[in-house]
Amino acid sequence: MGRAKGKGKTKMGMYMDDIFLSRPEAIDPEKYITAKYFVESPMGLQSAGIAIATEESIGTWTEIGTTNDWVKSRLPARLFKTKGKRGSGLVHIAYPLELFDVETSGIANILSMVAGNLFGLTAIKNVRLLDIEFPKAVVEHFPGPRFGIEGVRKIVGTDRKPRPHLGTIVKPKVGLDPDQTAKVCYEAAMGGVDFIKDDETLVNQVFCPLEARVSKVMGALDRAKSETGQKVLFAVNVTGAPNKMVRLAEVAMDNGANTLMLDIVILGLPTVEWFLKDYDFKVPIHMHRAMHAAFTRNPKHGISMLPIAKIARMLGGDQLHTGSGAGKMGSDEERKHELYMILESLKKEWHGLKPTFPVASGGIHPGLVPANFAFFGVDFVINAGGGIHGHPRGTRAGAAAMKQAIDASMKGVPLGDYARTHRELAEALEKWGEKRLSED
Ligand code: RUB
Repeated sequence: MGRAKGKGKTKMGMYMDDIFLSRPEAIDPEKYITAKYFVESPMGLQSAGIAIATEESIGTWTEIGTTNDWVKSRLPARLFKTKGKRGSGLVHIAYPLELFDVETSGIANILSMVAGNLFGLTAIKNVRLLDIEFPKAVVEHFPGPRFGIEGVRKIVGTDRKPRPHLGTIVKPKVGLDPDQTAKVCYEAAMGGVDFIKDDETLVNQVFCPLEARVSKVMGALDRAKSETGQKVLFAVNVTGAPNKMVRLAEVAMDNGANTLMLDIVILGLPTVEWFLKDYDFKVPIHMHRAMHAAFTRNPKHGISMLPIAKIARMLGGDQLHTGSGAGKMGSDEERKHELYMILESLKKEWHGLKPTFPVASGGIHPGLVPANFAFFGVDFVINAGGGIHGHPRGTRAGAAAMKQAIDASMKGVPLGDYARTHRELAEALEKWGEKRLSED
């Protein structure tokens, strides 16, 4: 890119220099972490991009005398592409690998630059981190999923004949005691779920201690397996203060847990990195994303779910909530495009990392299954809480109705037709109706 007008200073008076600019061809993707941002700024795109590159690498708001030649030549982040006009559009910034301490500070250090102070620059009205590209050397530093889609399928037994996994969230989200929780899980398993998760808000509350919950639920799932032959994963939420969550996970494992769950945004990604690198609990990791909408929802400012999904896969998420093609958490066109990109990033070949199972969740019921199936394809987990336990005849019938909706989708039969011979599905459709993707 050429030099910005203004000979050294932007209209806003910020320090700038050619060292923060580069031609796109000069950016070797193996030597830089690159980030794409949406920006809105009265400074114009180029000055805004330089302001970000400056702030997040070697600069400050004014020219300083302490910057030596080595720093100037090796460490500046570089604006290498802009798209848009009148101060609104995309800026692409490349951060040289030498800037980072991936070895000891890991994802924390990366985020401190690509998603750090830049959100607070007053000269930039809005800025949203849309995507990050990581070089092989960075990707390889992280473990990635231990099981991945294929590994989870092998445990559940769907590897030979892949189909979407059916999941449920125990509801009410909090309040049931361990016996009541186990009963709900047994009913869900008898109805045909493959996966059950704690609610993201449930950990070790007095009314439902983790140890008793896990032991009773795993007992109930063993009983269900002896009747159905179907193995069910139960994701135990061990999200907590870091010095306590290891103990929670150990207790869960001692009581037969076969999946652990982390609220990754609430914990903070570096805590997730530490937990998965330093402790190997040898079960799939289910990643919930509660709190993400605080920064993913505003289309102009914050952080998109896409970079979070990429990082979640690098850190070791076997399953990750991605949002759904149709559900209660928003499904406009822009979000659908983003979801396509997320799915691609979770499944594509990526320097040998195993793929992460995407999880569609939030307001799902049988009438939404075909729309989600059309969107996700076979490789996804479809989770319903209220959409199972709210069935007119209870949890078992609710799970059966969801399973029937999955079967209908796999066979390409419209839900209404399938419901003629499947009572549970008919009852669910009667209560909640059916929604097509085009109706969103
Ligand atoms: C869904 C639920 C999920 C959130 C997450 O319950 O408890 O944790 O919806 O959504 P229900 P997302 O099925 O009763 O709505 O993963 O999209 O953030």
